[in-house]
Amino acid sequence: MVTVTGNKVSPPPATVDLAVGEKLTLTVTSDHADQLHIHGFEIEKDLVAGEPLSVTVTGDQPGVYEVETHHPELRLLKIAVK
Ligand SMILES: [Cu+2]
Repeated sequence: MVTVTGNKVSPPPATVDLAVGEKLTLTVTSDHADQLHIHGFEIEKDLVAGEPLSVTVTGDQPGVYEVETHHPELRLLKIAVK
C-alpha cells in the first residue's frame, strides 16, 4: 500500500523483490488525480483522487523496474524481478 500526498510518497521508495512467476499486488492511493506507470510491465492507469487503485503484476522478465507517477514525477518503488 503506497500513499501519495502532494509530492510525498509513503512509505519512502524501496525495492520490492519478486521471483519470476510470482505475483505482486500494489495498491496506490493519491490525494490528487495522477497516472500510475509501472515500467517494464507496460501498465499505465489513471489514479482518481482519494480512490485506492490496485494492480497485480506477475514477475516475467528479470530486471529492475520503476513504479512512478507522472503528475508530479515521483518514484513510488522499484520492483526487482529475479
Ligand atoms: Cu512513467
